[in-house]
Amino acid sequence: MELTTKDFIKDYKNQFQSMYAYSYEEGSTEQLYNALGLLVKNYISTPWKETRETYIKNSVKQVFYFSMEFLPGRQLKSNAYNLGLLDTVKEGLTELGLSFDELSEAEVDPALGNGGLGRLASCFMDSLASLSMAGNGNGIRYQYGLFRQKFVDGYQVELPENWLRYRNVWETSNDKSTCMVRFGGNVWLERNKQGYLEAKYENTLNVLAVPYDTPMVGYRNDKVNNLRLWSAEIPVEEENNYHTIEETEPIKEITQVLYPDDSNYEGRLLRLKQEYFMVSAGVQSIIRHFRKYNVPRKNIPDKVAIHINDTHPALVVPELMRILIDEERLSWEQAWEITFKTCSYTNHTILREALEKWPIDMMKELLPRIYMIIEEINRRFVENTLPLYGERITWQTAILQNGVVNMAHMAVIGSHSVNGVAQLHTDILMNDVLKDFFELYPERFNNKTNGITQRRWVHLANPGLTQLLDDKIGEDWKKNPSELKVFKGQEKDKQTLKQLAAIKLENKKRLADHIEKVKGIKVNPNAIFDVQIKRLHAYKRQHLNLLHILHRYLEIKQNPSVDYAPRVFIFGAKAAPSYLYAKQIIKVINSLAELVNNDPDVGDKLKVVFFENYGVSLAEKIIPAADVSEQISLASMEASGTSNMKLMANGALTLATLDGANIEIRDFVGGDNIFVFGLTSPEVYELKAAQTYNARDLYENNSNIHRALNALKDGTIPNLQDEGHAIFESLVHFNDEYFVLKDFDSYVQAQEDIDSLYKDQNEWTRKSLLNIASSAPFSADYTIKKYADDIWKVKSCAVEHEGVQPLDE
Ligand code: GPU
Repeated sequence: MELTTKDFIKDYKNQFQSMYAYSYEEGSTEQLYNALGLLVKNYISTPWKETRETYIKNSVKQVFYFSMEFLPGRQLKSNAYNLGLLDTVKEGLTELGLSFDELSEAEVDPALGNGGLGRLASCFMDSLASLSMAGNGNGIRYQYGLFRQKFVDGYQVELPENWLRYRNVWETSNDKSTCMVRFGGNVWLERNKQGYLEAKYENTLNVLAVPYDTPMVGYRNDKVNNLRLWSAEIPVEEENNYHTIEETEPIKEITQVLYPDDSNYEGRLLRLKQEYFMVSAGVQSIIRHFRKYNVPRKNIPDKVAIHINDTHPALVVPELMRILIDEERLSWEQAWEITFKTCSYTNHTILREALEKWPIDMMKELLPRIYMIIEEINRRFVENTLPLYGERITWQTAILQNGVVNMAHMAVIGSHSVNGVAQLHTDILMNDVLKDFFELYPERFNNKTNGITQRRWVHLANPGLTQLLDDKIGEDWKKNPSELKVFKGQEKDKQTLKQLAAIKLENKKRLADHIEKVKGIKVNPNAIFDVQIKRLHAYKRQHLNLLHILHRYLEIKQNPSVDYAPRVFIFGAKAAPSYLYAKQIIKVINSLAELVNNDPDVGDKLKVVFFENYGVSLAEKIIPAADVSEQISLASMEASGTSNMKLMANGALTLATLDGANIEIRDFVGGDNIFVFGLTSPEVYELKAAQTYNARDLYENNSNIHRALNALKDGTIPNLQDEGHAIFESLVHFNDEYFVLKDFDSYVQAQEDIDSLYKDQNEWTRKSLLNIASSAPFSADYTIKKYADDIWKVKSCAVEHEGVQPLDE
C-alpha cells in the first residue's frame, strides 16, 4: 500500500495519544510497540475486510486448514513488510527518535505449537495469502503457549509461557461468530413429527467457543486471510449456573495449555476435549459461513476444502457428518459424499508412538453422538470392504480395533486425499505404515514435499543476502522463487563469492555477539558455525552430534595440534517435560559444553553453545549465520524436516542422512554440494528385519566409539549424575534403537570432510552459493500451489478493493 513517511508519523502520533493519552515521547517500549502494532493492524483492516467480501461476493472456494498448532512468529515486521510499508515505518520511527528493531523485539512470539508441524502451518498461511488463495487457519487460542525453557545447572526447567499477559494487538475477538460445543451427557435418537430421526441431548456440558481472528497478510497483493483461534468460555445464558471459580475450571481448562509433546501421543482426556472443541467450533462456523454462498448443500465440496493437519483434527470427519445429518437433515449417503469430498489429510510421522488411538470408552463418554457416528462409519466401511478384500485387510484397516479408535484410519477413510510430506515419507506410508490402505485406495495417496516461506526466512531474516540477490539477479525471485536458479550463473564469479562470504561473516558476528550476550561465551566468528536446531528427540539423534563433539574433544586432548578447523557447535532444542531420555541428552550436552568451553587446551578449536528456549524468533537469528546444517536423523524416521530447507536457503551446507526431504535437497543441489553419511532407509529396514545388529560389538571393537562412550561415564564430563550412564546404557545395553553407533564412523568422516573443505574458502562459498540457488523448490509457495491444484482445487483470486485507507481503531 501507499503511505508517505509524513503520513505515517502523523498516524503514529495520533495512534499513541489516542491509546495512552500522553505523547509518544513518554512511552515505554511496550506501549510504543503496542501503538505501532495497532496502527499496522489498522492499515491491514481495509484489505482484510475487502478480501473477505470478495470471497463471498464471488463464491470463491475456500480452504480451512485445521491444525492444533500454529507458530506464526512475531508479526509486526512481517506484516509491515508484506504490506510494503517496512521502509516507511522504519524511516518514520527514526525521525521520531525511535528504533524499529527495539520496538519489534518487544513483541511476544506466540508459541502455539511444538515444532515443525506448527511452523509448517504458519508458512502455509503466509503462502496462501501471498498467492491470493482463500485459505484460512483454524486452531486453538491456548492461554499458555509451549513452556519457556531455562537451564538450571544444565538441566531443562519449564516455565509457563503466559503470552497473553500483555495485550495481543493482532487479534480481534469476534463475538458475533461464537459457537456452542457440547460434551458428555446422554444422547438418543427420536423420530419427530416430520419423520426425521432427531438427536436429543440431556445433561451436556455446554462450552462457548469464542473466535479470535488474526490477519494473515499476503505479500504486496492487498490480500489478507484469516487465522481463527478458538477460546473456551462459559455460555452467557449459563453464567448463573456457575457459582465458584472452581466450577468454571472444566470449561476454562479446555484452551488453557498446549500439550508440549512433539510427535508423541498421550491419551489424555483433556487433549481429546481440545481436539473436539477446535473441530466442532471450526466446522460449525464453516457451515454457517457457507450459507452466505447460497448454493445447494451438495455443492459444499465445490466451495469448501477442509484440511486435517495430522490426525489431531480428524474428528472433523464425524463432526461434519453430525452437522449434515442432525442439523442439515441430509441422508447418510449424501452426508458421506460431501464429507469425503471436502476432507483431506496429511500424515506427518511414521513414529508408532505418535499415532493417535483413543480408548473407545473415553470417546463414548465424552462425545456420545460423535461416537455413534464413528461406529456407523466403521460398520459401513467393514461391510463394504470385507467381501472385496477379505478378513485380514478389513480388520487391519478398521477404525475400531481392540478397544480403541484409530484416528489415522478414520482420517484416511474420511478423506479423498492422503499425503506424506516428502517423497521418501510418502513411499514409506504406501509401502509400510498405511500399506493396506494403499491397496484399498491407491488413488488417494500423493506426496507433497514440505516448504518454507522465503519471505520470513530469507527476505526478513537475512537482509544482507536478500540485497545481494537483488543486486545480482534482480528482484523477480521474490515473487517467483524459481528465479533463484539464475544465481547459479555466478558460482565462478570471485567478487560475488567474496561478497557472499562477507555477508555470512557479518551474520556470524551478529550471532557471536548474541551468544556472548546471552550465554557469556566468546566464539570466533571465523570458526565453522555448525547448527542443529529442532525438537530434542532420540530419532533426531542429537546424541550422535554429542558423541562426535566428545570424540573431537578427546582427540584434541590427546594431540593438541590435531588439524581441526575451529568449530562452534550450536544447539537449540526443547524436550517434552515427560521425556526423560531427551532431558538427559540436554544435560550431557550442557555439561560437555562447560568442559569444552573452559578447557585452555581447546582454545577456539571447539566451542559448544546450547541456546535456551529455541523458537521462531531465535531461529531467525541463528539460521542466517549457519555454515553447517545438521540433519542427522536415522534414515526413514524424519518425515520431512523443514529446518534443513531454511538453512539451505541461507547458504548453509547440509550434513545429512538420506532421510525425509534431505534426499530431495541432495537431488536438487547435487551430491557434490552436500555431505551425506550413514545408513539409507532400505538399509535401516534391512538391518531391523535381519535382527543382527549388535551395538555392544561396536562398543567393544571400535576404539573411537569405546573411548567416547567410556567418557560418558568415567567422570570426564563434570557435574553429571546418572545422565551419561543412561545414554551409555541405551546405546550399549539396550542395543541402540536408532543405530547411532552404526552411523558413527561415517558421521565422523563426513565431519572431517567438512573441515577440509572449509580450508578452501572459495570452494566452500561456491557450494554455499549453489545451495542458495537450488533452494527454490522448497518454497512453500510451490508446495501450496500443488496442494491447491491436486487436493483442494482452489485457484488464485484477485481482490477488488476500494482503495486502501487507514482506519482508526
Ligand atoms: N512433526 Br506428527 C511435528 O513437528 N509434530 C508432530 O506432532 C508430528 C510431526 C513434524 C515432523 O517430525 C517433521 O519431519 C516434519 O517436517 C514436520 O512435522 C512438518 O511436516
